[in-house]
Amino acid sequence: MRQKIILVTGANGEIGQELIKTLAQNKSKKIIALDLQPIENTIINLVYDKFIGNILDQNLLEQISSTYEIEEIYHLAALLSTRSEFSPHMAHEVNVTGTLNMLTLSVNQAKSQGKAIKFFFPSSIAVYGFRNKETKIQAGAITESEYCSPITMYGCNKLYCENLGHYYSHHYHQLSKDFEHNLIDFRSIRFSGLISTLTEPQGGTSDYIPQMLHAAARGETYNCFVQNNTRMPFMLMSDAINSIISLMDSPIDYIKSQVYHLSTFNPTPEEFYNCLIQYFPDFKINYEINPKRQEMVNSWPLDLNCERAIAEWKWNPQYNLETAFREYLIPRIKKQYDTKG
Ligand code: AKB
Repeated sequence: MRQKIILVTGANGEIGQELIKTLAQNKSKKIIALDLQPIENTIINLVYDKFIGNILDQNLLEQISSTYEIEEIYHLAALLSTRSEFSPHMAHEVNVTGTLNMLTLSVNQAKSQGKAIKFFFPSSIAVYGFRNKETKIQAGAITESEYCSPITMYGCNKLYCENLGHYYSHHYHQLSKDFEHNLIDFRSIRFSGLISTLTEPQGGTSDYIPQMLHAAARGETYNCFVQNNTRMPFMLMSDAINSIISLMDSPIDYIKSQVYHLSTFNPTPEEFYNCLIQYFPDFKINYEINPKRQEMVNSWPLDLNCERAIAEWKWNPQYNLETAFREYLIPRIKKQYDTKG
């Protein structure tokens, strides 16, 4: 018999590391970590097994699938928005073909087990696209069905993969004799910018807020690549991880929409800076605007209407901007850098 496991791809990533730490607290769950690089020391002792390789490597995926009985997949491996603009073809391969491979693996696992596989897919607010500031301001806090017209390769990839997830859940092989309903229980969250105190993001366009936090804690001046009045949705990594667990643990009859967006606050760089200097009074920020990255962030919404997640699976974040600083960001970031010395 194959060992029952949970598979996490992109295990070394910002979400991957913190998700594995949370999943590992449930001792009954055995976790398999897959990443391009050797699994980080921060999580290596929390996983049952580990694979170093590419989600485009069919032989590797076949090896994992033949060895283990996969009950849940958290498919986190991806190229983020800025990096995807420098390598759009590679972004499509990793973000789309990689996801297609994981969905096909899931269907095959579901057929061999005779039950649905739970599949978590991290989408992004990059699926939204505003063409001008006036429309964006008038729209305010948008719902999931509005303005899904991305202007980035990453956003295009994520929106298409959401639709792939729906297809694989309900219509895969619909003309074939082996057609079966609901082989995959696909669930997805469109994340806003995420702020982690343990890791600093690279390759994203929302990186400027978390990078500002880490620079302040290191006593460094931060060169911000967007304008001081740029506003977009963010949330703490801890609230993001809790939302993944909450969504995936919800009974399937709660999950009517499969795709949800989440955020808890939407500070400008100036507002975030004004919070930081209450704790790091010597912190300095410069503005070195990158017009193209500014244009990407400008295409994203000001705010999100999160009523769908609240109504369907009782989403309940822990922090607003004030409590995030006082109770979470500052105590942890100071400990993180004091530890580093
Ligand atoms: C990025 O900046 O690319 C991501 C995102 C907004 O999904 N953090």
